Amino acid sequence: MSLKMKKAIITGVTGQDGAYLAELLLEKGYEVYATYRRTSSVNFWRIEELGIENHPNLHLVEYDLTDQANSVRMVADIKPDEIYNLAAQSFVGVSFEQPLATAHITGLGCVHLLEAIRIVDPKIKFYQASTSEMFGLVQEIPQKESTPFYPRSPYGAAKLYAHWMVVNYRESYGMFASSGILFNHESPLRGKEFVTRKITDSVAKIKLGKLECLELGNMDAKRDWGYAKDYVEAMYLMLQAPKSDTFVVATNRTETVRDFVTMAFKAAGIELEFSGKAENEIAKDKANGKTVVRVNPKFYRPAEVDLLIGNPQKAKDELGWEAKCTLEELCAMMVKEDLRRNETDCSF
Ligand code: NDP
Ligand code: GDR
Repeated sequence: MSLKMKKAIITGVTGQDGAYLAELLLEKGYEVYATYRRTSSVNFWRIEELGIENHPNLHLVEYDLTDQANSVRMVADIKPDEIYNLAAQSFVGVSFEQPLATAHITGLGCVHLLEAIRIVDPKIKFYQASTSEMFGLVQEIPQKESTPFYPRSPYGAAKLYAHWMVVNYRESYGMFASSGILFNHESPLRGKEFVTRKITDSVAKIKLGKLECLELGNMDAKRDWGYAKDYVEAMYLMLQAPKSDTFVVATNRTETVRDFVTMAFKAAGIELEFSGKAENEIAKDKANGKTVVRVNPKFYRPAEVDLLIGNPQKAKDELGWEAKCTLEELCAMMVKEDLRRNETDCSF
């Protein structure tokens, strides 16, 4: 007797989480329909790094989240059991320059899929990639599911709209729609515009003599950083739970950007000495006195989220989920991978 394979749609497979989630669902025996956007040169480097690009159960689907007709047709054609909506304009910095594009993709895009499910088959389970950026200005520490929201960027505001729409579709139409409020999660597959990967890539370049100095913005910001591969498991578990809900996914540890810089240089065998404050802060390589980190105010944001630290107790109690990888392990893994890539002149 052959069991029917579960079908899942993952939006945003060219991104960090989409690639890891595709890998996880393929391992679990799913038929995975993974979406990418039409661009002049589509880049599948992440699924290639994971070695799943030619997996027989991975189907790559061209899709744009901002197109309602495309959303309805895709859901009707595939008739999935589960949809994981990971696609977004996900870079906070850019959202200040492109607030409307961010609203369309990151906010309304989610509703295109919710409506598609409502039209095609309200029994399809839905996961929305919500974010700790919705907490924004600190209201409570650590942040949990009941903490009041106060977004501090067009990205945070767009995600909050999508988040509340998920709650409303759940309550209005009885749909199985869950929302994971995920805190920052990183990996060797992280985009280089995000601070951890920018740091580990630059550390590797400095170590190999390909770059003199890393320029950063606000080094006082504190983040609760976890490992993306751990976090996609939480997404999967949310859609296997007996009922849909909202869950915080975090490590419950927070560190400054400066701490991560120190950790990354240490992983490459370089000890730093910091001096100066705010815009004048620098860090020198203790061994040779060279300035290897400096602040450049162009990387400051119009509004900052100063402190994020999540309480993942509900995810632990109800989903049995816990972060496994420590920040030191994650940072060392990213530095090692960036050293390897830079040694071989690999472009990603
Ligand atoms: P990435 O930026 O790495 O990936 C985003 C994906 O969305 C890419 O595949 C991108 O495609 C796709 N995308 C962008 N616009 C559209 C569009 N109009 N139509 C279809 N696809 C589109 O993000 P992550 O993997 O890091 O994050 C996944 C999700 O989780 C995002 O929604 C993010 O906001 C959210 N999140 C992430 C956290 C993190 O720390 N990583 C924490 C909390 C939430 P392309 O490659 O073509 O640009
Ligand atoms: P974030 O991640 O905004 O938290 O959003 P990012 O890595 O961009 O910034 C983290 C913190 O570092 C500070 N910072 C810098 N950031 C960048 N990118 N570049 C710099 O040079 C730099 N210098 C200092 C930032 O000001 C910020 O305080 C990420 C994204 O993945 C979102 O999609 C997701 O929702 C949240 O995490 C949770």
